[in-house]
Amino acid sequence: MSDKIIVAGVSVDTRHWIGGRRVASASGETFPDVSPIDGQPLGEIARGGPVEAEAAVAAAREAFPVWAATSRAERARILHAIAEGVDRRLEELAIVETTDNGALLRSHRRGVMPRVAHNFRFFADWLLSLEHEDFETRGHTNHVSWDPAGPCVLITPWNAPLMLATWKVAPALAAGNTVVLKPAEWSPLTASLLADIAAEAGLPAGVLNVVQGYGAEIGDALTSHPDVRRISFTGSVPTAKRIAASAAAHLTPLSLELGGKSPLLVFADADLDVAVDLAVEQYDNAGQVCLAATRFLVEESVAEEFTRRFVEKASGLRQGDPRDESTDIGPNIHPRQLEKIDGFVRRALAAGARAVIGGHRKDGQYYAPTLLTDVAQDSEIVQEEVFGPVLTLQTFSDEDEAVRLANGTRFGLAATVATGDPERAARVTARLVAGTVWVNCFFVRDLQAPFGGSRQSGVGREGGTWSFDFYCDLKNTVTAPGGWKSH
Ligand code: TXE
Repeated sequence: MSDKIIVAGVSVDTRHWIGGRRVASASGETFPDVSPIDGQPLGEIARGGPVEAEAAVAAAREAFPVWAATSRAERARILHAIAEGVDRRLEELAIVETTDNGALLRSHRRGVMPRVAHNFRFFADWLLSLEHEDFETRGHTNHVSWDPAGPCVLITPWNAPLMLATWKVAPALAAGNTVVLKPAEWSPLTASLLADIAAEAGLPAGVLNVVQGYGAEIGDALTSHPDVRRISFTGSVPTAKRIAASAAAHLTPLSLELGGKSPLLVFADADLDVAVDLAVEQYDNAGQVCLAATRFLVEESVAEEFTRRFVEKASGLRQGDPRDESTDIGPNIHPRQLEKIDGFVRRALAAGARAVIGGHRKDGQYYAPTLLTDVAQDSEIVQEEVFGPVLTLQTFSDEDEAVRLANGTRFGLAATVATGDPERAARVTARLVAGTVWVNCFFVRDLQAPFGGSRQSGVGREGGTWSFDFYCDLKNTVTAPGGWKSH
């Protein structure tokens, strides 16, 4: 097997990155990586298992004491150097990511990859300002410190591969931890490039390790490992439950960022143009966004007008090759994902839903942007995450009903409220169960905000100080009055 995949002239190493070295799988096995753009194979990737998991955790454990003892300033300097490396190779990262996962090249260029660099800069800078003022207890001084925890296992999904990986890698490294990153098998390439960039930036060997492979084959050995001190996972609820069970072996602390079925509440007093813009945005990344507001809840009196304007706007979206700058919606990641999306829609239609637009597959790996109405609150299509360009519309008659429908799933990741009344906004947002609530806006994310989900959308919050709280062992040191004299 070749150790490289060449994507648009960019060479990507297909092996694991363990202890500062490229290694093939001990088994010699590989798995195919296929582009969702045209279904063409890109090449073969090293297929890791327990041997690679063990080697990567061992490398992370060995590298930990030195990295943990590195000064904050030095860690921040290296994180900034990684950010510069991302900036330098931004175009390469953008085209490789688009080829691998099918998300829009223009978004990767202008939004996602700059944010990847920002992830490193932000957590580097936050580290330098991280402190809790000392306080006194009967003359004793309390000093709070964030001690590095140890090797962290970071398991990431395919919908925004490098963005979601670095959102974990950056704070974990900043905190003084070492990392084993396991990217999703449907989008393994940019994590490999990140390993190159980090090494070029001077990150010592073993501080960041990248292992490739199927979750079911390598995952358990990572998440049940006694030397792993933190596990951060973004992905599906069933996988999260498996990881939580496996991590229970050593009570390893977990951060889980899971799916959602977030609502967009549109009140009659909203600016309908704003509401429709927010609604159409939900087709971004072909609907493969955990935060997407996939359930439109619209006040009865404006539902018809909202739908008319939505259809008009959505019909103008261009679907096609994600490398084309004029494309608005690209392919879905994998034939299996497409099959899953189509299954949800077919069952919904069979149960009486009506497709206002879409409701069917298109050629290749594309799914027509879909809006379904006549859906019951307890139906599968309203309750389950589809992770495709499939939205539903329900109506409500008053605020109580809106909130009841909004909160009526097992998820609680995000919610968006469109209203022209600030008092209503305050009342409604206070009653919504969600980790993030947007009012008359969507997807505005600041790294200093806590991010995470309620209910089955997740466990824990990351962002700013919350990330350091998770990735560190917090310690309070109490010193007696009079300094160091013994009593
Ligand atoms: O996710 P998985 P899948 C949701 C979305 C989607 C569904 C299925 O609804 O349709 O999940 O996607 C690794 N131990 N989201 O099956 O399995 C796996 O290799 C350790 C929402 O692709 O959760 C990959 O790296 N790791 C979501 C990662 O888990 C394991 C983003 C995610 O894959 C493992 C993605 C195991 N036993 C999907 N099994 C979001 N919150 O944004 C798998 N993995």
